[in-house]
Amino acid sequence: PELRYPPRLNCAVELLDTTIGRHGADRRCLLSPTETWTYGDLRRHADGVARVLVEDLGLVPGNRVLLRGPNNPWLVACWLGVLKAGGVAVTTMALLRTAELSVIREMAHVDLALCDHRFTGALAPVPGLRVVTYGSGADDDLVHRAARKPAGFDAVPTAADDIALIAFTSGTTGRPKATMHFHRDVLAIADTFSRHVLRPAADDLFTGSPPLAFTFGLGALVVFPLRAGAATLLLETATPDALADAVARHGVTVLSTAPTAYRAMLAAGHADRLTSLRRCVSAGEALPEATWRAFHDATGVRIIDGIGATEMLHIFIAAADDDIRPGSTGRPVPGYDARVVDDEGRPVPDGELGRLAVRGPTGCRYLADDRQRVYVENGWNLTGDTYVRDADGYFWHQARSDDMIISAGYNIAGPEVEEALLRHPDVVECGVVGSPDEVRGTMVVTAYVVLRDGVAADDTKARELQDFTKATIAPYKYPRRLEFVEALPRTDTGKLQRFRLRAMARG
Ligand code: 3UK
Repeated sequence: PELRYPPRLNCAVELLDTTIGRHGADRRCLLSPTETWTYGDLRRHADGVARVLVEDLGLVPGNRVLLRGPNNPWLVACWLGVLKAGGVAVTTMALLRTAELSVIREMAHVDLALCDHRFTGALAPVPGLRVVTYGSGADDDLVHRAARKPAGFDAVPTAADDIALIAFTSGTTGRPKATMHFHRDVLAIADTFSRHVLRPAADDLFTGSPPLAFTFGLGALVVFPLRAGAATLLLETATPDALADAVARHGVTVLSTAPTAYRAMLAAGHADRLTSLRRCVSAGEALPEATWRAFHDATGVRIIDGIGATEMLHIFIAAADDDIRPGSTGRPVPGYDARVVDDEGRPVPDGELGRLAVRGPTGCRYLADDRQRVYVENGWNLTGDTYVRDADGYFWHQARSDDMIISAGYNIAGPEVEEALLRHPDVVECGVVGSPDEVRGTMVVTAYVVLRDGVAADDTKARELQDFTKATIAPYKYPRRLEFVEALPRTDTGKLQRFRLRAMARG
């Protein structure tokens, strides 16, 4: 499908006003555990925010505005208000501290922040930043200032290729990168993955765990439901238990979260409370076949695995329904091309390992970063993942390219060993990396394992898991070293930090 957008396009107007034109203003739009906003409510609040930005705070189109707060309706009102005013939204993770926020401020040239009143602590010391709070109840709070404004706002007629947002990569390795996305990109993710794979209806209720600062969350919890005229339940804390509670209480139909949360919900015995779910999306890490099957057996729902990236804004390979091959990420989302290439950028034959390259309506634009040249070759974005494509065109994730373990001449993908371990009923989570072995002069496959509550972490269990792995995949891949841990190190976006495990393994 070819995506056609007019040259002048403001994605916030499309998501709000155009949707209201189609479905009316009285439909429910944003829910929190305590509130329900209709589309009309959201438009009123977003317009009020836009007026405060332009009339009181002197915002001019192109100015960047930092947003900080947990997922809730006011964060969405601020995001849409910034975009309607022609500003650029720089949404940040609520967990970030002053040092990281200062880097973001400098990299993105931000002078103004809209911040949840409970999260100002880490922002206050950031030099050169004006902070306006929302939610405090004080008279000069953004909520009150917006409410005092007359209704309506003439949105800035931005160009379709004006920058709408700057998203920072969470970084499984440390140094953050800033990616820029246009107004049309925001609509393009809804008009590709959501429209053709997820296919939501106006009576769907969405929820999920990813923060809106993670573009997985922005798409899955704001852009997709609003584009479809549907409703979305925003949770400030979205632990697996909280997700299951929310699904049961509100009758959620579309859930988006990470593989580890699907496993955790099953391990905690929540399957019976998930009966209202119609669609589930998993992204951020590979969804192991064992997790897909266990979830399907327990709930009847076929999880949609999708690989996305901050650089691409959202998901570009996925599959749904009968098209799903459990364990595979799927096929390119309509509108995207993907292929597996060698180090020179030439496609490798089907069935062979290579680097994933993708192109489509969205794509990588780093803000002032020379890594642009490394990441984009001839219009193809290189994601840093090792993949195999099969003869039927399905893409199979092997590892992050730097997570391949070379042990005694063998190429071993850490995630493949993890997947084998996860098939064992006592394993809830695990991470597998290579660690140097001085004696053998090679890398040793090393596993860190979180056991189910109540299972004894002893040598017998370790040997049992090693034997289990040998019986499940080629024996040379088994974890020669295996340690039990309480939890695995993860990024704010829920990704396993294998570089931390490698550091642990080095001692
Ligand atoms: C990995 C996956 C296997 C992969 C994201 C959906 O994760 C997102 O963006 P990030 O920039 O990370 C990108 C990297 O994460 N990955 C993501 N999904 C999968 N690996 N299977 C998957 N299904 O290494 C990729 O290069 O944090 C995901 C939507 C928006 C996003 N930003």
